[in-house]
Amino acid sequence: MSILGTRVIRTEDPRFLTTGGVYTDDVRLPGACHVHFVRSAVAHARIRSVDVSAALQAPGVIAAFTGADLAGLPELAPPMAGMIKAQMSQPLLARDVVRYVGEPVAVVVTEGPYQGEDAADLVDVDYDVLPAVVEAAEAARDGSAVLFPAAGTNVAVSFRDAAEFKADLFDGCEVVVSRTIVNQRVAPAPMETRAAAAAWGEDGRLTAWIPNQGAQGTREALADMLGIDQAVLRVITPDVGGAFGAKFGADPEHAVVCWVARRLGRPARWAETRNENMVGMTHGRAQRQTVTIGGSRDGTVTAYRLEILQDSGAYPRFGAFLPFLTIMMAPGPYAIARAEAAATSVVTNTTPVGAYRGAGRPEATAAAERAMDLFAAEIGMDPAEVRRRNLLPAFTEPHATAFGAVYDSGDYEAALEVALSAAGYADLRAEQAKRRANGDVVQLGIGLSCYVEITGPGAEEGGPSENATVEVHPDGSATILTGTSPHGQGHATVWAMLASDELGIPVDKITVKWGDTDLIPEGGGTGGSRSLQQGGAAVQQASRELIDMARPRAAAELEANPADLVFDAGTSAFAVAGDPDASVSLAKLAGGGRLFVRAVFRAPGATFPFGTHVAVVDVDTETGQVVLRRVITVDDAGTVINPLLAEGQRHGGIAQGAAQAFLEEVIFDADGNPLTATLADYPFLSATEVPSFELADSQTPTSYNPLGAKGIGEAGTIGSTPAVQNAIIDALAHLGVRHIDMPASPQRVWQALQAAADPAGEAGSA
Ligand code: MCN
Repeated sequence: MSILGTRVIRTEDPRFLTTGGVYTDDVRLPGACHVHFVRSAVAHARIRSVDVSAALQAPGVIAAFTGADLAGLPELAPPMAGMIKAQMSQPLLARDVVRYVGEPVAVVVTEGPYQGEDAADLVDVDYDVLPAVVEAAEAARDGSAVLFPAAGTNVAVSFRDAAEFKADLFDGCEVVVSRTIVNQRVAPAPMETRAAAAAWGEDGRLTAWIPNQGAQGTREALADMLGIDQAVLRVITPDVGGAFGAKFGADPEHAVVCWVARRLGRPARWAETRNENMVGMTHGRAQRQTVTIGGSRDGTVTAYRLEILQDSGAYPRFGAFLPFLTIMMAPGPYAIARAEAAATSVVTNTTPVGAYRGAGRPEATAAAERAMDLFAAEIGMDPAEVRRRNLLPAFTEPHATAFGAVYDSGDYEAALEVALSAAGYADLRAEQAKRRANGDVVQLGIGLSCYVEITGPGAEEGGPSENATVEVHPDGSATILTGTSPHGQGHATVWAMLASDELGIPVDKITVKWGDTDLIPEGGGTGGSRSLQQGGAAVQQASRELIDMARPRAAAELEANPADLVFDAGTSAFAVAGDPDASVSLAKLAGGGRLFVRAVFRAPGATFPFGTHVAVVDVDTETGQVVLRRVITVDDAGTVINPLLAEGQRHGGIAQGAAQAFLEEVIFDADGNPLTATLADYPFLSATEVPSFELADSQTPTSYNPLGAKGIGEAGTIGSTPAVQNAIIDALAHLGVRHIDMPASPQRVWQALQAAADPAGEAGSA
């Protein structure tokens, strides 16, 4: 019987729970010095001078370097070469200008790990302060201060052109609603902060240990910043304590640590503090969206427009590119006759924005789902009914949208109905009506979100791909090498399940390796929820090819015709058909010479998971306090290979998405000073703020890989944010509240209630 689809317990966990992981900061590196970054204390300034002389006298200090020392090194170029303005690249240490609080300006290198912090205080940076551009809207305004005079504009990149919006898009609509909504900036805040350890060998090669999401991509980014050949560089990925999209590639700090190691001729290491992480690691989201939705009073939506202003932060990273994905997914799961979208990404004097769980798709879903609720409220129809009337009907053949996406398969209506029924939707509405009629202080809110998202996208010619090597050893064990890079997703368990299912080797005898570029030179890493559908499919393919490869060897061993042999995964052996006594195991065959296959699986394209989330909240109308009572979800990611792990991904994702709706927000003051630089100021979600989630099962296989699997790693985050936000607003809808920007903090909820009770603001002005 196949073990695929069963709840195999994570094989990774015994080690994490007993001896603990080996993270980058745990890597033993005798003789290593410690790098400490001096970071800009102002958001925008010209650097007059950097004086490290006092720091050099401090205890334990070996050296200090500034941007001038690194002159000649390449800069961190914006991604998507040619698309985003090349003048907006980031020097590894700021040279003439600093553009955000937290930008690395200098380094102090010390013998001990904690001496750098004190010595860094002695580095004297003389700033000539420039006007800070903190808000994206301000950055986009004509006449605003410009961050990169050479670029002549703060616009890093535009996607489609709002000037070309059709004047008649909403003609014929009985109802049109428009609103500007904020998809606020959030911090990934992984448990393990950023780190690096670097050592140059006598052979002239550099080994860099870096927590990342794909050693091969990190090698490329590091080599680019250091101006060295990739062949000189070996990247090793130790255990990684969470990444959420923010550990792809490499940051300037990582390159500086490698440079220091070369310059000083001794190993160097760095691990950032939580405070540095909150200002230095890329943030996520940060979009201002204007949605306009129109249709008829019978609930049919006929036109939708989305205009996005993306805050990219000071240096365009993946964040500048996010709106591309938001636009691609703009109409979501709906059949809207006319839709258009456009986006502008601007630079501001704030921490750069990067990928964060969902990267561009949560923003699309949030916009569409808020729009649906605004429309429903305007026509006085149940939000579930409005969605039901506008969802695309079920399809099994690819469906192309007006925004360049090709949805592979979907049954959005079924997802909605299953979620509503699991939630007991009618009963919830009845309970809500009762509380409203009673005028209860604590009102009940029910929020919906229907979504479709994209997983495993890739620009590769021929389709996105991943490689895997499977090797069987003479002792009956096996090793898998994968180009994916798990950091909490459990690939070691599932990749072993996939190989075990084909080869009959027990899961606990299969070792999965990743994250060493000398061992696995190629790989796409883990992000975009691509790993199972491409990396897992490659493991299955390699396992199957291994059996094909072993067959002639088995035939020679058994002196039989290869065509007469059957492979029995139950015994992990070939036998002659009709003569079970004549058999030879894979292990025995491996004893006669290495038995391994490297396979590349190539998918025809990305897959499009979908689902519906229902959130239930209590909102205290006197204090504005929100309590999340229930979240019920359908997250259809095709065939599920390990429900335990897929559900774990959903639980984590839902929590993370819910946190955006009512808690988390990165805030800067008007001068660009971060006000949420510690976890005391940034209300990071914990288990006490969320209930246990109710997960309904739904599996609509895709034909894009033999597993039938789509991605599940980000779905929870994509669906939950708007469901929770909509629930909070729904609780107050009968009091006239139509919208509350995220995070719906008690203060914001209370203010929305006051504004609804007194629309003219007379009470306030009296
Ligand atoms: N799975 C399954 N059946 C499916 C789909 C997935 O059994 N149909 C299982 C897979 O075998 C794998 C896990 O679910 O064990 C997630 O697989 P997949 O959806 O392919 O996603 P990835 O492994 O590519 O993970 C990436 C995704 C992303 S993009 C972010 S961001 C994210 C996330 O995963 N960051 C995480 N989950 C995270 N979980 C943790 N603990 N930490 C992070 O930083």
